Amino acid sequence: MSAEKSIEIVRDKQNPDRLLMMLLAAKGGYVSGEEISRRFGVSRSAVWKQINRLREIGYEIESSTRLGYRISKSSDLMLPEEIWSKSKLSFLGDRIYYYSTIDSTNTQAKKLGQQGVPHGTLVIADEQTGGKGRMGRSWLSPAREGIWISAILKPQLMPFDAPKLTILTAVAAAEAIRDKIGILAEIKWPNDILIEGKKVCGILTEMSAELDAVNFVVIGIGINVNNDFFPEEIRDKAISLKMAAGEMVSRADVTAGLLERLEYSYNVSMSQGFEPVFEKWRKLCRNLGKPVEIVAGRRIIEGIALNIDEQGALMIKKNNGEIERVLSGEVSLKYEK
Ligand code: BT5
Repeated sequence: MSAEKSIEIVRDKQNPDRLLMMLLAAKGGYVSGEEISRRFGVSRSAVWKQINRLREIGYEIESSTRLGYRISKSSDLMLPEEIWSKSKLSFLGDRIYYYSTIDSTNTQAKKLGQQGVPHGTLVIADEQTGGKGRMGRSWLSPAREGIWISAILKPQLMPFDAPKLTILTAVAAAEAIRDKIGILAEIKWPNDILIEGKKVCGILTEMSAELDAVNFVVIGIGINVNNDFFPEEIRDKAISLKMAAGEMVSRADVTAGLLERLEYSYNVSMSQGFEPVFEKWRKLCRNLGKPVEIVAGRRIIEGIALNIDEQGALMIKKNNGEIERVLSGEVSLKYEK
């Protein structure tokens, strides 16, 4: 797919592709060609053309002269309409930028943030050719196998509070995974979601800020969904929802659930503070009460992970008894003993 020209689709929720919305609303059922032409006041051949346009984007659409058209089950695309038709959201995803392939949704979201796109804008890709992890690491994002998404948010927060949004997102992702496949996903501080001890999801939070105010935050979320295998380097530490659940999982369904959870937690945190989200995080986190080794620049901090404080920093009781707080930004958890 990467060799092909990327498709870019930019749409606002008030102005979706109405034909696609109609087909998706039928949830795999047929919509008659006559009904479509009546609804949109166009000829049957114009409908045919529009159906072919959707096929070119990648939809498998079955047609029957008697019954009409229906989207076949195997189409698991991430177009904006997929998200809108499967979720109830108040601001998140009011505008969505979709790419069949792109270097990194976070890089694109930062560019769009600079251009002043609205709060809650999403960037979604079916494939990333240069997916980013933290600290210059890379994130494997093969075509149509996972959820590669970035949200541009403009929270009323001080820059030092931004790591709280990673915590909030981790909770939303773990909950969305549990809702969808019924498997308990755990959080490994600061930004990993694990199933059976293997990484299924990573979060990359980046921000543009002044000294005393956040301009915008980009929250990038990567979830392995239908991967059947991983390359050698990460084979032992990565997992997909399909591997865990034993069957294909709809990326759009998981995304819709994730965004609903994310929006809800965001609204709660902005109105009541982050404590309700932190409370959930503590229950989902696998590190608390356990020995950890943290790499912070050249320093290694060893001790027991006690808790997260009101800023989302991990409190570590070091072996000499001192308590040190570590912010997520510049560190990585080397291992849990
Ligand atoms: C992360 O970094 O976990 C953050 C990943 C964020 C990815 C999303 S996708 C949408 C958005 N756009 C982007 O460009 N990025 C975000 P970190 O904690 O640094 O973990 C990176 C490490 O995880 C790598 O060095 C590999 O060891 C491993 N890894 C890479 N790809 C993986 C995958 N698909 N699944 C599991 N582990 C992976």
